[in-house]
Amino acid sequence: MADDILLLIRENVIQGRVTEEDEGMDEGMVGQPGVIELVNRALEEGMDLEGIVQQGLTEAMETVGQKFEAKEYFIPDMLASAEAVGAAMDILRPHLAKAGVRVKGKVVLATVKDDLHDIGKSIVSMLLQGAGYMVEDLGTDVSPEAMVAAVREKNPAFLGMSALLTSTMVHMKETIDALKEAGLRDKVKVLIGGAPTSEEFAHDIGADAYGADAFHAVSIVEAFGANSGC
Ligand code: B1M
Repeated sequence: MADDILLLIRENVIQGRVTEEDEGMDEGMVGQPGVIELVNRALEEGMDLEGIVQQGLTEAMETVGQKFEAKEYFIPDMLASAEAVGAAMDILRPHLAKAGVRVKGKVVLATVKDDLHDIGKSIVSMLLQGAGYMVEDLGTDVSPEAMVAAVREKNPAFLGMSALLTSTMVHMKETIDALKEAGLRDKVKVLIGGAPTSEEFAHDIGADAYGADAFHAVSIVEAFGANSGC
């Protein structure tokens, strides 16, 4: 029974179906329970929270990532699946907190100053949460000073910055310089991403890593986490 629910959760996330009314990509699923109904059912049946996150949500997003890389899925499909995971995480978050399921590490995420694009960052946020990280999303148009303050107050293992405009990516370096000035640079790994950024740019500005897409971002954080024990 538990395996059936996990299988259905995976299928629904892959389809991007949040409730039973959603069509998803496969019309045959209309009227079947969506991710919200299934996650609530899993909780009612006392299923293991970590299993729901790992074998239900995270494994499904891995499949979505493979479909995206194979160009079988595109950004709207990825967004629909990410939203389904977000809806599931909204239900699970209080239960996870109560049960004390091990949170892997804290990530502060922000879109840089003067930049209002937040869709990519939100996907990164949802995938990180799906992978078990605690995400503090500072939103968009976040100044270097505000990021430094957040790193000081929240003591995250990672600071993730997103920029979509060539005119705003410069604020990433300003933030890294501000972290150095505040004596906080060694306390946090800095990950950057967003369409105009690159591996080379990350290296040039002194970031620790560049995430080409949201799945790549999660794999980088996982790799750092495995080495640092967070
Ligand atoms: Co704007 N916009 N926009 N826009 N917009 C772009 C970015 C642009 C390329 C469009 C174009 O001209 N072709 C262009 C930038 C040109 C440039 O600088 N080179 C542009 C412009 C010019 C502007 C305005 C200046 C337009 C104007 O007002 N004249 C203005 C600026 C506003 C501002 O920010 N101050 C503006 C406004 C907007 C909207 C508000 C209308 C809207 C944003 C809505 C929102 O985000 N809530 C918008 C949109 C939607 C876009 C496009 C069409 C789509 C962006 C998007 O969401 N992509 C975009 C053109 C395009 O990209 N095709 C465009 C989907 C998203 C999933 O991808 O964000 O790349 P992306 O995220 C990916 C990866 O980059 C990566 O993972 C994500 C998922 O795989 N990633 C990370 C992102 N962040 C990461 C962080 C990481 C790791 C990976 O680690 C921390």
